[in-house]
Amino acid sequence: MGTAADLAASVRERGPAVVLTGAGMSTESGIPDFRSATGIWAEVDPFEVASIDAFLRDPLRVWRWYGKRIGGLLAAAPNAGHEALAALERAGHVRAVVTQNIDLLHTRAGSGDVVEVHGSIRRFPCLACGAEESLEAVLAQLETREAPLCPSCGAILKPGVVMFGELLPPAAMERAERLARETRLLLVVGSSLQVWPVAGLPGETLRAGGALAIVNLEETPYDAEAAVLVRGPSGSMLAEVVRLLGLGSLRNDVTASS
Ligand code: BV8
Ligand code: ZN
Repeated sequence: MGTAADLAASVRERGPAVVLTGAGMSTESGIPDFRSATGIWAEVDPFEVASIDAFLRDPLRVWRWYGKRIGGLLAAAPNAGHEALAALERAGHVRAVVTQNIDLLHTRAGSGDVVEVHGSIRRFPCLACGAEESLEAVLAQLETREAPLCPSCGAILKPGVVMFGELLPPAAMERAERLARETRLLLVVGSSLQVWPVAGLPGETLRAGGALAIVNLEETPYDAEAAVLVRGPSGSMLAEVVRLLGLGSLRNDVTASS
Protein backbone atom coordinates (compact mmCIF):
# COMPACT_ATOMS: atom_id res chain seq x y z
CA MET A 1 0.00 0.00 0.00
CA GLY A 2 1.39 3.47 -0.95
CA THR A 3 2.19 6.37 1.35
CA ALA A 4 1.99 10.16 1.15
CA ALA A 5 5.73 10.09 0.34
CA ASP A 6 5.02 7.90 -2.71
CA LEU A 7 2.31 10.39 -3.74
CA ALA A 8 4.68 13.35 -3.36
CA ALA A 9 7.32 11.52 -5.44
CA SER A 10 4.84 10.78 -8.24
CA VAL A 11 3.64 14.41 -8.27
CA ARG A 12 7.26 15.60 -8.39
CA GLU A 13 8.19 13.18 -11.22
CA ARG A 14 5.01 13.22 -13.32
CA GLY A 15 3.31 16.51 -12.36
CA PRO A 16 1.55 18.78 -12.88
CA ALA A 17 -1.22 16.35 -11.97
CA VAL A 18 -4.86 16.46 -12.99
CA VAL A 19 -6.97 15.66 -9.93
CA LEU A 20 -10.35 13.86 -10.05
CA THR A 21 -12.33 14.21 -6.83
CA GLY A 22 -15.53 12.65 -5.52
CA ALA A 23 -17.72 12.85 -2.44
CA GLY A 24 -14.97 11.31 -0.26
CA MET A 25 -13.12 14.64 -0.61
CA SER A 26 -15.85 16.38 1.42
CA THR A 27 -16.70 13.86 4.18
CA GLU A 28 -14.08 15.52 6.42
CA SER A 29 -16.10 18.72 5.95
CA GLY A 30 -19.09 16.91 7.47
CA ILE A 31 -20.86 16.11 4.16
CA PRO A 32 -21.73 12.39 3.93
CA ASP A 33 -20.67 10.56 0.77
CA PHE A 34 -22.96 8.27 -1.20
CA ARG A 35 -21.72 4.68 -1.23
CA SER A 36 -19.84 4.24 2.06
CA ALA A 37 -21.68 2.20 4.68
CA THR A 38 -22.65 5.54 6.29
CA GLY A 39 -23.38 7.16 2.91
CA ILE A 40 -26.51 8.93 1.67
CA TRP A 41 -27.71 6.06 -0.49
CA ALA A 42 -27.97 3.89 2.66
CA GLU A 43 -30.78 6.24 3.76
CA VAL A 44 -32.57 7.10 0.52
CA ASP A 45 -32.99 5.58 -2.95
CA PRO A 46 -30.99 7.73 -5.40
CA PHE A 47 -33.54 7.07 -8.13
CA GLU A 48 -36.28 8.48 -5.89
CA VAL A 49 -34.53 11.80 -5.23
CA ALA A 50 -31.60 12.26 -7.64
CA SER A 51 -32.82 11.02 -11.04
CA ILE A 52 -34.38 13.11 -13.82
CA ASP A 53 -37.36 10.70 -13.95
CA ALA A 54 -38.05 11.31 -10.26
CA PHE A 55 -37.84 15.08 -10.80
CA LEU A 56 -40.27 14.98 -13.75
CA ARG A 57 -42.62 12.62 -11.86
CA ASP A 58 -42.61 14.28 -8.43
CA PRO A 59 -40.55 17.50 -8.24
CA LEU A 60 -41.74 18.28 -4.70
CA ARG A 61 -40.38 14.94 -3.45
CA VAL A 62 -37.02 15.75 -5.03
CA TRP A 63 -37.04 19.27 -3.58
CA ARG A 64 -37.87 17.99 -0.07
CA TRP A 65 -34.54 16.14 -0.29
CA TYR A 66 -32.55 18.81 -2.14
CA GLY A 67 -33.72 21.66 0.05
CA LYS A 68 -32.13 19.92 3.03
CA ARG A 69 -29.06 18.85 1.00
CA ILE A 70 -28.33 22.42 -0.17
CA GLY A 71 -28.54 23.73 3.40
CA GLY A 72 -26.07 21.08 4.54
CA LEU A 73 -23.62 21.81 1.72
CA LEU A 74 -23.63 25.56 2.41
CA ALA A 75 -23.03 25.00 6.14
CA ALA A 76 -19.84 23.04 5.37
CA ALA A 77 -16.34 24.52 5.05
CA PRO A 78 -13.39 23.38 2.93
CA ASN A 79 -11.14 20.87 4.75
CA ALA A 80 -7.35 20.36 4.72
CA GLY A 81 -7.65 18.30 1.53
CA HIS A 82 -9.34 21.13 -0.41
CA GLU A 83 -6.76 23.61 0.95
CA ALA A 84 -3.91 21.28 -0.03
CA LEU A 85 -5.11 20.98 -3.65
CA ALA A 86 -5.36 24.78 -3.89
CA ALA A 87 -1.78 25.10 -2.55
CA LEU A 88 -0.53 22.46 -5.02
CA GLU A 89 -2.21 24.37 -7.89
CA ARG A 90 -0.59 27.66 -6.79
CA ALA A 91 2.82 25.93 -6.75
CA GLY A 92 2.30 24.46 -10.25
CA HIS A 93 1.92 20.83 -9.09
CA VAL A 94 -1.80 20.61 -10.01
CA ARG A 95 -3.07 21.67 -13.44
CA ALA A 96 -6.83 21.39 -12.74
CA VAL A 97 -9.35 19.71 -10.46
CA VAL A 98 -12.14 17.72 -12.16
CA THR A 99 -14.81 17.25 -9.51
CA GLN A 100 -18.01 15.20 -9.30
CA ASN A 101 -18.94 17.25 -6.24
CA ILE A 102 -21.59 19.96 -6.36
CA ASP A 103 -20.64 21.55 -3.01
CA LEU A 104 -18.42 24.43 -4.32
CA LEU A 105 -15.76 23.58 -1.67
CA HIS A 106 -12.82 23.44 -4.14
CA THR A 107 -13.62 26.97 -5.34
CA ARG A 108 -14.14 28.21 -1.78
CA ALA A 109 -10.71 26.74 -0.83
CA GLY A 110 -9.06 28.78 -3.58
CA SER A 111 -8.65 26.28 -6.45
CA GLY A 112 -8.74 28.31 -9.67
CA ASP A 113 -9.28 25.70 -12.41
CA VAL A 114 -12.21 23.50 -11.29
CA VAL A 115 -14.20 21.44 -13.82
CA GLU A 116 -17.63 20.62 -12.31
CA VAL A 117 -18.70 17.59 -14.36
CA HIS A 118 -21.87 16.98 -12.29
CA GLY A 119 -22.91 20.64 -12.18
CA SER A 120 -23.26 22.49 -8.89
CA ILE A 121 -25.68 24.32 -6.61
CA ARG A 122 -24.57 27.60 -8.25
CA ARG A 123 -27.58 27.82 -10.56
CA PHE A 124 -31.07 26.44 -10.96
CA PRO A 125 -32.45 26.04 -14.53
CA CYS A 126 -36.09 26.03 -15.61
CA LEU A 127 -36.72 23.03 -17.91
CA ALA A 128 -39.92 24.66 -19.21
CA CYS A 129 -38.58 27.99 -20.50
CA GLY A 130 -34.79 27.87 -20.14
CA ALA A 131 -34.53 30.68 -17.57
CA GLU A 132 -32.02 30.29 -14.69
CA GLU A 133 -32.10 31.39 -11.07
CA SER A 134 -29.12 32.04 -8.77
CA LEU A 135 -28.44 30.19 -5.51
CA GLU A 136 -29.24 33.35 -3.51
CA ALA A 137 -32.62 33.83 -5.19
CA VAL A 138 -33.49 30.14 -4.71
CA LEU A 139 -32.50 30.23 -1.02
CA ALA A 140 -34.78 33.27 -0.56
CA GLN A 141 -37.69 31.35 -2.13
CA LEU A 142 -36.98 28.25 0.02
CA GLU A 143 -37.61 30.38 3.12
CA THR A 144 -41.32 30.35 2.31
CA ARG A 145 -41.88 27.44 -0.08
CA GLU A 146 -40.85 23.79 -0.57
CA ALA A 147 -39.68 24.28 -4.16
CA PRO A 148 -38.50 27.43 -6.00
CA LEU A 149 -40.56 28.62 -8.97
CA CYS A 150 -39.27 30.05 -12.24
CA PRO A 151 -39.64 33.87 -12.17
CA SER A 152 -40.52 33.86 -15.90
CA CYS A 153 -43.04 31.04 -16.28
CA GLY A 154 -43.84 29.76 -12.77
CA ALA A 155 -42.63 26.18 -13.36
CA ILE A 156 -40.71 24.43 -10.54
CA LEU A 157 -36.95 24.99 -11.04
CA LYS A 158 -34.51 22.04 -11.17
CA PRO A 159 -31.34 21.92 -9.05
CA GLY A 160 -28.42 22.73 -11.40
CA VAL A 161 -26.80 19.34 -10.70
CA VAL A 162 -26.58 16.38 -13.09
CA MET A 163 -29.18 13.84 -12.04
CA PHE A 164 -29.14 10.14 -12.90
CA GLY A 165 -30.29 9.75 -16.51
CA GLU A 166 -29.21 13.28 -17.39
CA LEU A 167 -26.39 14.11 -19.81
CA LEU A 168 -23.34 15.75 -18.26
CA PRO A 169 -22.58 19.35 -19.32
CA PRO A 170 -20.87 18.70 -22.70
CA ALA A 171 -18.18 21.40 -22.40
CA ALA A 172 -17.18 20.27 -18.89
CA MET A 173 -17.04 16.60 -19.83
CA GLU A 174 -15.10 17.26 -23.04
CA ARG A 175 -12.51 19.28 -21.09
CA ALA A 176 -12.32 16.57 -18.41
CA GLU A 177 -11.69 13.91 -21.09
CA ARG A 178 -8.99 16.05 -22.73
CA LEU A 179 -7.29 16.69 -19.37
CA ALA A 180 -7.42 12.94 -18.56
CA ARG A 181 -5.87 12.04 -21.93
CA GLU A 182 -3.14 14.70 -21.78
CA THR A 183 -1.96 14.33 -18.18
CA ARG A 184 1.00 12.14 -17.19
CA LEU A 185 -0.59 11.71 -13.74
CA LEU A 186 -4.30 11.47 -12.83
CA LEU A 187 -4.72 11.69 -9.04
CA VAL A 188 -8.13 10.31 -7.95
CA VAL A 189 -9.21 11.39 -4.47
CA GLY A 190 -12.33 10.22 -2.58
CA SER A 191 -14.30 8.50 -5.33
CA SER A 192 -15.65 4.94 -5.65
CA LEU A 193 -15.35 5.38 -9.45
CA GLN A 194 -18.73 3.69 -10.03
CA VAL A 195 -20.70 6.49 -11.70
CA TRP A 196 -20.43 6.76 -15.47
CA PRO A 197 -19.30 8.38 -17.68
CA VAL A 198 -16.86 10.01 -15.15
CA ALA A 199 -15.73 6.53 -14.05
CA GLY A 200 -14.27 6.15 -17.55
CA LEU A 201 -11.73 8.97 -17.07
CA PRO A 202 -8.97 6.89 -15.38
CA GLY A 203 -9.16 4.47 -18.32
CA GLU A 204 -8.59 7.41 -20.70
CA THR A 205 -5.42 8.38 -18.80
CA LEU A 206 -4.08 4.81 -18.79
CA ARG A 207 -4.87 4.23 -22.49
CA ALA A 208 -3.01 7.46 -23.35
CA GLY A 209 0.05 6.27 -21.39
CA GLY A 210 -0.48 8.30 -18.23
CA ALA A 211 -0.23 6.98 -14.66
CA LEU A 212 -2.90 6.71 -11.99
CA ALA A 213 -2.61 7.54 -8.28
CA ILE A 214 -5.57 6.89 -5.95
CA VAL A 215 -6.28 8.15 -2.42
CA ASN A 216 -9.44 6.42 -1.17
CA LEU A 217 -10.64 4.80 2.07
CA GLU A 218 -12.18 1.84 0.22
CA GLU A 219 -11.30 -0.11 -2.90
CA THR A 220 -12.13 1.11 -6.41
CA PRO A 221 -12.30 -0.79 -9.74
CA TYR A 222 -8.97 0.80 -10.76
CA ASP A 223 -6.88 -0.10 -7.67
CA ALA A 224 -4.90 -2.80 -9.50
CA GLU A 225 -3.85 -0.32 -12.21
CA ALA A 226 -2.78 2.47 -9.86
CA ALA A 227 0.96 3.28 -9.77
CA VAL A 228 0.36 4.66 -6.26
CA LEU A 229 -2.55 3.46 -4.09
CA VAL A 230 -3.05 5.16 -0.70
CA ARG A 231 -5.74 3.71 1.59
CA GLY A 232 -6.12 6.77 3.84
CA PRO A 233 -8.06 9.97 4.57
CA SER A 234 -7.74 12.62 1.88
CA GLY A 235 -7.33 15.57 4.26
CA SER A 236 -4.22 14.38 6.08
CA MET A 237 -2.76 12.56 3.07
CA LEU A 238 -2.89 15.64 0.81
CA ALA A 239 -1.67 17.97 3.59
CA GLU A 240 1.33 15.62 4.03
CA VAL A 241 2.07 15.78 0.28
CA VAL A 242 2.10 19.60 0.51
CA ARG A 243 4.53 19.39 3.46
CA LEU A 244 6.79 16.84 1.70
CA LEU A 245 6.97 19.07 -1.39
CA GLY A 246 8.17 21.85 0.89
CA LEU A 247 5.14 24.05 0.18
CA GLY A 248 3.96 24.11 3.76
CA SER A 249 7.23 25.82 4.75
CA LEU A 250 6.98 28.01 1.62
CA ARG A 251 3.58 29.24 2.87
CA ASN A 252 5.14 29.97 6.32
CA ASP A 253 8.15 31.76 4.70
CA VAL A 254 5.70 33.90 2.74
CA THR A 255 3.76 34.89 5.86
CA ALA A 256 7.04 35.34 7.85
CA SER A 257 8.54 37.69 5.21
CA SER A 258 5.33 39.57 4.28
C1 BV8 B 1 -25.48 9.91 -17.95
C2 BV8 B 1 -26.54 13.61 -7.67
C3 BV8 B 1 -26.14 9.82 -20.21
C4 BV8 B 1 -26.34 15.08 -7.48
C5 BV8 B 1 -25.21 12.20 -8.97
C6 BV8 B 1 -22.66 4.01 -18.77
C7 BV8 B 1 -22.56 5.19 -19.53
C8 BV8 B 1 -23.39 6.27 -19.26
C9 BV8 B 1 -24.31 6.21 -18.19
C10 BV8 B 1 -24.39 5.06 -17.43
C11 BV8 B 1 -23.57 3.96 -17.72
N1 BV8 B 1 -23.88 2.99 -16.84
C12 BV8 B 1 -24.85 3.43 -15.98
C13 BV8 B 1 -25.19 4.67 -16.33
C14 BV8 B 1 -26.21 5.48 -15.66
C15 BV8 B 1 -25.66 6.27 -14.48
C16 BV8 B 1 -24.67 5.51 -13.65
O1 BV8 B 1 -23.47 5.66 -13.80
N2 BV8 B 1 -25.17 4.70 -12.73
C17 BV8 B 1 -24.26 3.98 -11.85
C18 BV8 B 1 -24.76 4.09 -10.42
C19 BV8 B 1 -24.15 2.56 -12.34
N3 BV8 B 1 -25.04 7.50 -14.96
C20 BV8 B 1 -25.82 8.57 -15.20
O2 BV8 B 1 -27.03 8.53 -15.14
C21 BV8 B 1 -25.11 9.86 -15.58
N4 BV8 B 1 -25.76 10.41 -16.75
O3 BV8 B 1 -24.65 9.08 -18.14
O4 BV8 B 1 -26.26 10.46 -18.96
C22 BV8 B 1 -27.43 9.09 -20.36
C23 BV8 B 1 -28.57 9.85 -20.56
C24 BV8 B 1 -29.78 9.17 -20.73
C25 BV8 B 1 -29.84 7.77 -20.65
C26 BV8 B 1 -28.66 7.03 -20.39
C27 BV8 B 1 -27.45 7.69 -20.24
C28 BV8 B 1 -25.25 10.91 -14.48
C29 BV8 B 1 -24.41 10.54 -13.29
C30 BV8 B 1 -24.44 11.66 -12.25
C31 BV8 B 1 -25.52 11.38 -11.25
N5 BV8 B 1 -25.49 12.40 -10.24
N6 BV8 B 1 -25.32 13.19 -8.12
C32 BV8 B 1 -25.83 15.33 -6.11
O5 BV8 B 1 -24.63 15.11 -5.88
O6 BV8 B 1 -26.69 15.73 -5.31
S1 BV8 B 1 -24.67 10.76 -8.34
C33 BV8 B 1 -23.40 10.90 -7.21
O7 BV8 B 1 -22.40 9.93 -7.62
C34 BV8 B 1 -22.65 12.22 -7.11
O8 BV8 B 1 -22.70 13.01 -8.28
C35 BV8 B 1 -21.24 11.74 -6.91
O9 BV8 B 1 -20.33 12.72 -7.20
C36 BV8 B 1 -21.19 10.63 -7.88
C37 BV8 B 1 -20.03 9.69 -7.76
O10 BV8 B 1 -19.96 9.22 -6.43
P1 BV8 B 1 -18.56 9.44 -5.64
O11 BV8 B 1 -18.24 10.89 -5.70
O12 BV8 B 1 -17.54 8.51 -6.12
O13 BV8 B 1 -18.98 9.13 -4.14
P2 BV8 B 1 -19.10 7.68 -3.48
O14 BV8 B 1 -19.84 7.85 -2.19
O15 BV8 B 1 -19.58 6.69 -4.49
O16 BV8 B 1 -17.59 7.29 -3.13
C38 BV8 B 1 -16.88 8.05 -2.18
C39 BV8 B 1 -15.61 7.27 -1.86
O17 BV8 B 1 -14.79 8.08 -1.01
C40 BV8 B 1 -15.87 5.98 -1.12
O18 BV8 B 1 -15.17 4.92 -1.77
C41 BV8 B 1 -15.30 6.22 0.29
O19 BV8 B 1 -14.67 5.08 0.83
C42 BV8 B 1 -14.27 7.29 0.04
N7 BV8 B 1 -14.06 8.20 1.17
C43 BV8 B 1 -14.99 8.69 2.03
N8 BV8 B 1 -14.40 9.57 2.87
C44 BV8 B 1 -13.08 9.63 2.53
C45 BV8 B 1 -12.86 8.77 1.45
N9 BV8 B 1 -11.65 8.61 0.87
C46 BV8 B 1 -10.62 9.32 1.38
N10 BV8 B 1 -10.76 10.17 2.42
C47 BV8 B 1 -11.95 10.35 3.02
N11 BV8 B 1 -12.06 11.20 4.07
ZN1 ZN C 1 -39.52 29.03 -16.71
